[in-house]
Amino acid sequence: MKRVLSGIQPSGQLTLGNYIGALQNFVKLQHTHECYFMVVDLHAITVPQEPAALREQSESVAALFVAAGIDPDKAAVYMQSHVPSHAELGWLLTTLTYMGELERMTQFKDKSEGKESVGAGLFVYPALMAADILIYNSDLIPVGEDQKQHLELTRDLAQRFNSRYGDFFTIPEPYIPKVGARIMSLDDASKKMSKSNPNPGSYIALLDSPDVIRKKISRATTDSGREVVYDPANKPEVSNLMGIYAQVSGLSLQEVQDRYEGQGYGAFKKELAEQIVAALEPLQARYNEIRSSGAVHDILKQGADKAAAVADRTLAEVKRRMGFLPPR
Ligand code: AQP
Repeated sequence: MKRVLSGIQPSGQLTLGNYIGALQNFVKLQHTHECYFMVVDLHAITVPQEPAALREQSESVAALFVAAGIDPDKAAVYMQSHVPSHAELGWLLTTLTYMGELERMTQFKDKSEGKESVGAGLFVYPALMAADILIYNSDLIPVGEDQKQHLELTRDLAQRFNSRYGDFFTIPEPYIPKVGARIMSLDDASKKMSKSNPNPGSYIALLDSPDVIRKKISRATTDSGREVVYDPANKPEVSNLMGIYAQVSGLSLQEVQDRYEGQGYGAFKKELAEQIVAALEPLQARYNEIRSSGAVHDILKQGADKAAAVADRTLAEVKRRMGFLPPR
């Protein structure tokens, strides 16, 4: 069975972008692949996090994995920091990474733009992401389009390691869905929907109440036209909302377009909000059950044990190949 690895940062409340671009695919892949799904807390601290919020968000993201439909008996669900081999392999791979490669990463440029002081962790984090992937010799990586560049670097690092120390790492492939790969911000369709955006009106959080969802969709930016037509180049805002509609309803973009022909944005937005509410209701109910049962901690322990069994073996072999003196 081919291996799949992916993660989500506990850097805020998960959004509809994380759900459509990541979680929905995780759920599908668990039936056909050996899956490892982590809450990447070591990545989240590449930008400042308030400790109490980080703890709460970590538990919340883990519970949302399960609430979204990931079966912890099928896929390993765990915290990245509970498998310390990730951080150690991350360091080893950092030493194989060139500054120029990291300087080219657009996510680093975006996240550091306009900031006075930028942590070194934000700069070197693609090497840790490479370690996350390579430590399981993963075949397939489900990511949004924004992560493609980091995956390219991972492939380069795997090839570099293999040519220096002998063939060992599997070269991973991206798995990027065609529709929903990039859900854009509700207030600015040139930016992706992001959980750490300071304006909560820019995203739908998976735990938003129905009324908040209705309000956010009614305030979402559109254009001065009124035709519900899919045209990302000329109507990026409406096209983004149509993409969301298609993803949560299961309709095709054409079907969404046909359904609202001649009706204008008002009717479309109203029903879009109801579609989102209906899609998130069962997820929210399962989330509340999981949180109140306290089951998350057992799920995370089970997942970390399963993951560490593979990760620790990979790390030992990497260190042997690189020439580390093994402990007695
Ligand atoms: N807007 C999006 N559309 C489609 N996919 C998305 N993903 C994130 N935003 C969108 C996918 O979700 C996964 C987890 O992402 P992450 O939390 O590790 O980091 P991120 O990509 O930086 O996500 P955010 O929400 O934008 O977080 P912050 O604001 O903390 O940086 C990835 O597979 C990603 O592609």
